[in-house]
Amino acid sequence: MAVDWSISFDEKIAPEGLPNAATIEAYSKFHKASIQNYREFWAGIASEIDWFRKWDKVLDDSNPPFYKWFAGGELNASYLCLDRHVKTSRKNKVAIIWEGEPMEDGKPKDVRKLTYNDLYREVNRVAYMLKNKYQIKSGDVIGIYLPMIPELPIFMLAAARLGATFCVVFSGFSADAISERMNDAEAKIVITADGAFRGGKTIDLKSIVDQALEKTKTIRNVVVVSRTHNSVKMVKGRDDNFEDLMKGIPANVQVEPERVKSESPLYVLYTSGTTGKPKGQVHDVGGYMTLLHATMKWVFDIHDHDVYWCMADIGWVTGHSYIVFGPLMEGATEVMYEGLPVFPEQNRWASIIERYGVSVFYTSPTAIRGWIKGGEQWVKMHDTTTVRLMHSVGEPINPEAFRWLFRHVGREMIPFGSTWWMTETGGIMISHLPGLMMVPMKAGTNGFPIPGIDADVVDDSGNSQKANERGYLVIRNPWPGMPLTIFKDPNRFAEVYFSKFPKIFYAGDYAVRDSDGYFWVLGRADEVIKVAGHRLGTYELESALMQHKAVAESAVVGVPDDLKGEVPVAFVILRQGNVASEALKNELKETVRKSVGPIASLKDVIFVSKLPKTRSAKIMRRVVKAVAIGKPPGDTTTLDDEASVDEVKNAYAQLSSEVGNPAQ
Ligand code: 6R9
Repeated sequence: MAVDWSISFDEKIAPEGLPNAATIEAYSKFHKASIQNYREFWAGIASEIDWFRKWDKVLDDSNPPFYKWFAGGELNASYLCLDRHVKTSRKNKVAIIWEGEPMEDGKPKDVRKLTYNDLYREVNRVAYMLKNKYQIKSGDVIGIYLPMIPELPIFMLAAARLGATFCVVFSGFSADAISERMNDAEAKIVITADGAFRGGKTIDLKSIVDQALEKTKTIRNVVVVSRTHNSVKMVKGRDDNFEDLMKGIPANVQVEPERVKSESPLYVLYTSGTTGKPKGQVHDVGGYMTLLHATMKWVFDIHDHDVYWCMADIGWVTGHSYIVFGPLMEGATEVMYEGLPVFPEQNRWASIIERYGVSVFYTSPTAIRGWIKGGEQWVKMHDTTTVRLMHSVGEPINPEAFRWLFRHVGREMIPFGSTWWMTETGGIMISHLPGLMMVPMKAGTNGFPIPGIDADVVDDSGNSQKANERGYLVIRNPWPGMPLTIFKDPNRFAEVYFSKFPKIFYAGDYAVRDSDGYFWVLGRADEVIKVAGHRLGTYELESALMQHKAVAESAVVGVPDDLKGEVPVAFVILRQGNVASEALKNELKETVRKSVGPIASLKDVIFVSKLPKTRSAKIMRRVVKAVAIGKPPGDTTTLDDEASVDEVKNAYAQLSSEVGNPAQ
């Protein structure tokens, strides 16, 4: 089935000014056809991107749940993002407008504008260097621990060019988190920087990497990019300065993009799950790029005249998909900002919109809540009327946050949605689709599953849930962009995502579909928490706590927070001989920060003598959470354990009396 991008529906019920106003019925019909024939549907989209060799089979489903999209096809992600454009009039179009965080005389001190040709040249030079200096080739894994500077996408694209796999670790993670990921991914080399600017401070990334490498087996070399120019210790024979490495490489050197198989791994990105260590999600090339192509058009309605800005960090999936591969594949001009959106003042983000005339804006609920707190006077200082379309991502958007941005930037008339997806899905799955059609918006909803995605809300037995009833979010069909596997752990992949409901992808979120068919994702159904949009597993924080010798056992739960959405609180049982104290609390908080990173700040540590457990010795997490929030665990359907209602009640009473909870 070919896709008609100009599709529009005749009946206009959307507010004035929205593109392609449609009816929900018309969209549902179109969507239904797309999922009934999803193979052909996605093949139609895939044929819009450039292949060196066309696929033999749209979907190889001979070994579920390990699907191969566009099997037999060959392409290269770096070719799609660069070579394609430099052959056209986009050659001298600006690809990335990069703004560094530091300011001087009221202006950003460092701004770099890279055209598609600049980016093409830099990526070729870096690929040449990686290939000749470090013999990087297809199948190798390159670790990247860089701040938000242009070298980050450049190294990702260079790796992709060589057919190598890259593994980016968010620059807010600690040494332990880096070594754990680099060891699991078996990275050969790691790319870092002398430092990063964030919130007016410099963070010494290189020494964090040095610490990590004490526990890392496979890394042979470190490349250090200069950013802050503070002095760093270089280990002879192991560490090289990036600028030195690049000195002799001519500007016009060319490295042929490797013809990689559609199903070969483009990257591994670690993400937190319910139990165990972070899971390395492996994303392919063909399916992934196809999904990004479709969503850049449907969701962001991207056009050549747009200035696109996604505020995420490239260290998370949103940046991989919607700063690096999506917008560059579409030949967009995009803003990339290094630092905090509220540094040095609350208006920084709005000043960026004004300075570059941002027209498509991708932000997050946590950021918006921060701006609300700062006050609307800051956004009013700037002309943000160039923005014609906005989306949010990372966590459910509360209606107040939605309304605030809709009013102050959206002029109460432009499309504004909340895109639901996850590291695992590779790209956006549920969204408003202003590039395709627009139905009326509702404050806080995610909208509709995108074409070709059979998302559903189901009950415990996997049957579709009734309208307005809470259930589990699932995706019923394989889709391009889904992970190939969990790196080196296929059993876990099958178990985590495809065992709760056989053959159906279990996302781990609670959701509701309302009577108009709109999806509302409510939050995680498992032990994953989103702190300021950053995904953390409570298990990781518990493991970190166990590193402290005073801790016998702990349970970490997420509690609601006005600014960050959720924050972690730890319940801790001390080993005999240790006494609870304010000082010990602070020590434990520090232990977690050190082990996981600054994003893992415990809001509180509560010392208890016992944790409520089921007969099979599982911690009754819902009870712990209920106590932390100060509300009885009323809803028994959320109890994934075998405890009876009475047991839960008793456990709640006991624990809350111990912590002195007045809400008992
Ligand atoms: C892209 C990303 C995934 C989890 C996901 C869900 C939450 C993301 C959301 C949302 C409600 C939205 N989430 N976007 N919940 N509305 N628009 O965030 O990936 O870091 O892997 O997190 O984030 O709970 O399951 P990731």
